[in-house]
Amino acid sequence: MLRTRVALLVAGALGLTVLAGCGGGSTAAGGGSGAITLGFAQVGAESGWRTANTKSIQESAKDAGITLKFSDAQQKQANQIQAIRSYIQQHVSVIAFSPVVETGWDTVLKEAKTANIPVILTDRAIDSKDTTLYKSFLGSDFVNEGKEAGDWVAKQYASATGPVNIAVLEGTTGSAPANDRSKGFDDVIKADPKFKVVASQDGDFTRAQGKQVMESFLKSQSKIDVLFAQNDDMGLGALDAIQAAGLTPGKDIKIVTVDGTHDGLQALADGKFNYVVECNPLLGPQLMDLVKKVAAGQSVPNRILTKETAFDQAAAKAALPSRQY
Ligand code: GZL
Repeated sequence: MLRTRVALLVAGALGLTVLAGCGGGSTAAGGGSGAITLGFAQVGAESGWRTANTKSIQESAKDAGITLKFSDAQQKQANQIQAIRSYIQQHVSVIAFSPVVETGWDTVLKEAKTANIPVILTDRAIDSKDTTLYKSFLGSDFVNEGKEAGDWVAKQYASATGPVNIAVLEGTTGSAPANDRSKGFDDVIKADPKFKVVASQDGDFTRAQGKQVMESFLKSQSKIDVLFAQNDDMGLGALDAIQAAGLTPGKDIKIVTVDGTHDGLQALADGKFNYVVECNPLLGPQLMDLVKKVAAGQSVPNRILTKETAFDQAAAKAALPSRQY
């Protein structure tokens, strides 16, 4: 108990949100030597996707009898690194995290390795030459998500002569989803010269930034035919800017996004979005299975991809009543 309190004090002084035991609730099944403590360093609470992801992790830890120490880094890498260090000092069984950006992790992950604490990457990957620094990556194929968005645009404008002007609300600069969704989308778009990306800027995966950047796009561009928002929340923020400019989203500007949150599917059902590629945040159950295997020293696959789909308006209307997030 004292250690937890000290960890909370240290974390508090650093402006970290470190919640010991939240979601983990009861001690691990069987307690004693079988008890597993998972230290999870979350990116932040920037989007509806992230909220659902956090809920899935906290609820799954409780269901699995795993004690969860959880931190919210407010989208700052320094906070995530500090949280990982605090988990190392607390001698947790396993560390898992969703790296806010792809680079800058080797030093702290080597510290975890030296401390003999296995690490699992969830949701976002890292760009490191040393693949011994983590046991597994559990998450989506972001390149494919970007490709699906690009394929939809190419299909929509197959008979158009062009130019088709495209604006892109990018995710957090340096993050795996931003890098890979851009790659997947661009590989499709660059195959046809009628497609012109006339504006592309970081909207940090938030509604507020999505609105702000879209306002600047609308001021600087005389015509935008398509908006590719790399998550629903930036697309939802952009709706305000588009409507404030006297334009009709979904008609004057076609909108394709990624995530598939309830609000994103509602915008699609309402005709304000035109297509939504799913990115599944409900990683909790698979993560807890991985944590138990890794804690027991079992070998696990080094990459586990989640299953996902995509939605047009009819599919959104059908999915909404039972949408978990
Ligand atoms: C993707 C995830 C992204 C979501 C955004 O797996 O990392 O971060 O697409 C979230 O909504 O902010």
